Amino acid sequence: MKHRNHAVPLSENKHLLRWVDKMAELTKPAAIHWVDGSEEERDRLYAEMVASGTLIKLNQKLWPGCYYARSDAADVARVEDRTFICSLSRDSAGPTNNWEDPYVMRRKLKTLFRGCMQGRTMYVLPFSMGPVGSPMSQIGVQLTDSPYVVVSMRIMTRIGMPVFKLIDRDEKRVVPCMHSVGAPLVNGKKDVPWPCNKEKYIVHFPEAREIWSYGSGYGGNALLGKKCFALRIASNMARDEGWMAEHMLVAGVESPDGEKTYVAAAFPSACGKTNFAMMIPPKGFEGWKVLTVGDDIAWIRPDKDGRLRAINPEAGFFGVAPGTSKKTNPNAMATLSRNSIFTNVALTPDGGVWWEGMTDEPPAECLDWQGNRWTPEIAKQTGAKAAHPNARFTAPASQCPTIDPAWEDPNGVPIGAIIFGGRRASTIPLVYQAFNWSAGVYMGATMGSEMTAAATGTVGKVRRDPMAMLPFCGYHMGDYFRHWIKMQRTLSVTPRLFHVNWFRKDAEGQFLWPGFRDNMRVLKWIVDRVHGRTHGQETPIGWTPQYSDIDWKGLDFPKQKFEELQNVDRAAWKSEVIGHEELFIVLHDHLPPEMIYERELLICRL
Ligand code: TSX
Ligand code: MN
Repeated sequence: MKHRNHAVPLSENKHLLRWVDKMAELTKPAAIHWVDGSEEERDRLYAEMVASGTLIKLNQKLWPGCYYARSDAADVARVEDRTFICSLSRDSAGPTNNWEDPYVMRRKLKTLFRGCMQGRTMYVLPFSMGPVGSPMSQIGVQLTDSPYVVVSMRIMTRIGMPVFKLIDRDEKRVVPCMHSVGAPLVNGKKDVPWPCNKEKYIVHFPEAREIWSYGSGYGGNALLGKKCFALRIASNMARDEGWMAEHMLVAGVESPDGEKTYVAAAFPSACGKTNFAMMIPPKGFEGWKVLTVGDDIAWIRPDKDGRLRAINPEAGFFGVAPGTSKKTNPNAMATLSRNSIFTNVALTPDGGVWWEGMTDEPPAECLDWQGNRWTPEIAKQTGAKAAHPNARFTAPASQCPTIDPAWEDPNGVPIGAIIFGGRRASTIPLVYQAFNWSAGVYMGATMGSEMTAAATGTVGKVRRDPMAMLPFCGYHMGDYFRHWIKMQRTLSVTPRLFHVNWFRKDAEGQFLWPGFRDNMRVLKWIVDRVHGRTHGQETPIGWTPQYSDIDWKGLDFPKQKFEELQNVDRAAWKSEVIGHEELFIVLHDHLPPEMIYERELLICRL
């Protein structure tokens, strides 16, 4: 096949052409490459990055189509303190977001981006969040000087010619996404494997629907379709247009007689959201299936009958590698076995990858995420990790063995239940159901998780993370709760709302619940509640299952232990409710009155 000349524009849209010209004028790239999304283009980009040292091609017999990257040691995660919501007024960003005056920020960005792409290629990367052409999808164009971003976005979103075709029809607003690693090649400067800048800016302009990202090539800082667009910008669109952009997995539960019930679920980090999205039912649940629609983001909208339907705006999984194994998540392991990119994991001598928790036995030796020799012996002595704790796989969703047949349905899937969750050693039962929509919104608004990593604060302290959206809501969190409350009025049937906690511990500090595949037992009760088939016991906090309401086939689980798991301790809950105040005080002037009423009602029931 003849090679396309990528310097020739692939769109005739004059707004796009003018913007690309203007940005090239500002950033001064050595070349412009219009991304068509073809396999030839992908292979060429991979080959170029292998030649430049950005990527290592893995052993293709063991890991077909897979590549390996090590980031700069100072560019390993999202940078929340460098993330800004630049709305016209500080008040509309709210107290939980960093805000800067949009005029001041634009001036700052102009100086940062001036000449920042010198010596590099600027890629013009069109992408669709959601199936191309779906009425629920949105489109963006990312200008980036990182080929790693282009090949990653090729897995995580739908890119290339079909999206340019949509843009040329000029029917949908395009979100401009400006990205640079901030490392111009000037005065004969030699490139490095992972260029970046120690000064980082992740900036959102909610009114203009624009994203500017500078200085990082990693994950959510650089793959702008994901957290920046699909959550922070989309949450603004959703609020204005009457839909919801949520940090939720979506999965379908299929019963042996073929009944399908979809759930969406919001969990803070380190709760095993991806594992839950790909769960395999346990022994005793033959004929049951959990099918995956998405593991991170859901765009949810009422249909013409007033029921909520959800799409996964993404096309891939950008998952945390450490802890992922054949035991914890065989479906993820199958998904990432080919055509995937690994970043900051360890490299084995046979050209494979490894990370903590992948196998019971570590490799005898490997190169760690910084390229240093690592052995289990060195780890024992120094505590050194082979993989960075935030090391990632980037894998196509289509390769997931449990991918749902309807995962690319342009109209989305109907949502029967929304599940909130957290990592809580005490107080919070395994599962309970909210009495109604507004009590459920309160449940989501007050959810939290105990911290597991000392780096982020005191281990064991509850950090409130409403709907797991605290770092991802692109406007005032109080207004976000208000929007949730208002959504009910547009619905004929509201999804039922639940809270789960896989992490409750006994007095000896042991997990009470086996978790993983056995979570299917909880999910079955949830599904039965959605269809009004099973009992719920009224407690002060909501409805809970009794021992006999849970399907225990294939598991010997003592009744007494279940009652400990489900126990609602009134004294503990009274201090829990006091803990709810912490965030509410910060948000008080925008908090919907329903949050105050629900709190009072809960106190009265306790
Ligand atoms: O992902 C997890 N899930 C959800 C699975 C569908 N994890 C891992 C969390 C870190 C990302 C869990 N960890 C879960 C869980 O349900 N539960 C636990 C806690 C736990 C850990 C180990 C055991 C039991 C519970 N092991 C044994 O009992 C042998
Ligand atoms: Mn996430």
